[in-house]
Amino acid sequence: MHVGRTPERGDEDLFLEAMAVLRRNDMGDWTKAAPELYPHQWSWDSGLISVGLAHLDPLRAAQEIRTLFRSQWRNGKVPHIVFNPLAPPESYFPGAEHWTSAGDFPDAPTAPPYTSALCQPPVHATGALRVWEISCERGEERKIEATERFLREIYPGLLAWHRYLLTDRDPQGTGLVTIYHPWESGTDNSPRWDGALRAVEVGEMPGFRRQDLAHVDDPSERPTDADYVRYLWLVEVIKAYRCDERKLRRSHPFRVKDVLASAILVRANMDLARISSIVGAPESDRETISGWISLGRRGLESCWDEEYGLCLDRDVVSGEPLRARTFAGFSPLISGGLSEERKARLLETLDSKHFLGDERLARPLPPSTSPSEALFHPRSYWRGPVWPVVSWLLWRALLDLGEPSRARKLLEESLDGVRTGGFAEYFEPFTGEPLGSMDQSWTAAFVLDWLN
Ligand code: 2M8
Repeated sequence: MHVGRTPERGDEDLFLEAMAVLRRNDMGDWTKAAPELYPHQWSWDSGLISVGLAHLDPLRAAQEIRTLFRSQWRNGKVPHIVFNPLAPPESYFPGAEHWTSAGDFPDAPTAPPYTSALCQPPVHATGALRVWEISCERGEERKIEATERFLREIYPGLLAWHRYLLTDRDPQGTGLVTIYHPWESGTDNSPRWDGALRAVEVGEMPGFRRQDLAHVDDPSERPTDADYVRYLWLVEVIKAYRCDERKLRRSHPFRVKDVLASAILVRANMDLARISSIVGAPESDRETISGWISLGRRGLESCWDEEYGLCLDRDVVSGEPLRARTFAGFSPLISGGLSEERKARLLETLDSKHFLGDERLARPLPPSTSPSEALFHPRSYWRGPVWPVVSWLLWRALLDLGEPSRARKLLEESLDGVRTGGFAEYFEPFTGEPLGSMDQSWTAAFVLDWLN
């Protein structure tokens, strides 16, 4: 149980319901991100689902990450989707047959399961460490040993993954991760990317049929067709380059420094540093990782915007900051190592009318995009709704920054949102209405973590 949390009536039922959601989406050694809308293994979903699973069975949790890393590319990249070979082709678009990664991308795995050529925020070292920690808290000797073996086994893959992000995805050596597609950010249609996407010129490409709209009540909950045209065009370019990192870094039309992925990487490097001690890695690894942490924090500091009191993404193509008030601006809370002054300013922004201080909110939970943004939309995916993954990331960050009462509030409000609305993918910020997919795996995983 988290320090200071008194169990509430109904907690036990909620725990059992969360467990049932994860059991239903369990594919044996990996978990579908959602029952219908997302029938494959998604990278950052699985990295965080492992934390929830650890409360049920640390060995199954370790397996979640192990399965994902079996599809790690030769250059260290952990793919954003590992496609389930048994899922019918029409169950998700774009699926394996659209990416056709077999043989087309020299660094990709050559045998099924096939993967997309993109990646997602690197939460995996954080997930792996939590799996081991939770196993230690549970105190079952055999499982503690097994999760320690898991850390030993996964450590080289984690190190290679972080190295890929800090070399191929940061050839400039800024500590900031470059992404090549909004899908890589995990916050697909966020206004964070509007400016950079507008500049992408779409060329000739085959027609396509979306599958996602069949699984939501209302199309306004998903990205628009215009968004999808750009998403698919960027996939065409990446395929044409055969995912050659040198070509991508020189001429891909969408190249942005993503502050959220960069902060998550700093956090993951802090956790990787702990893992490296646990597994007795060479001192030189620890020095490398510690250098990555300082570099990442400096990079984030360079993205600070005094007017917004937030950190802003940067368009590598135009060299300009991408001005949008979204939760990603709070990234320095996640990467830590902040001055008291910076922390105070970020918390002030969080409390301001742009975020938690907006009186229209159903609950004081951070909306993905500020309601004061011109492009805010309360139902549209990453353009406004409240996401449990956002609340979980901020909750953990606040705990680590020594803000237990703020963290606790976020936790209780989030649990309350799920108690009323169910295990939704996201929630309308002014009404709390559940939106997107129901029975979303990571929502259930966060509930298990919050209740323990
Ligand atoms: C959403 O993204 C996928 C594409 O990757 C989609 O809309 O089809 C995002 O919310 C992403 O962050 C998440 O990992 C994925 C699965 O939950 O769904």
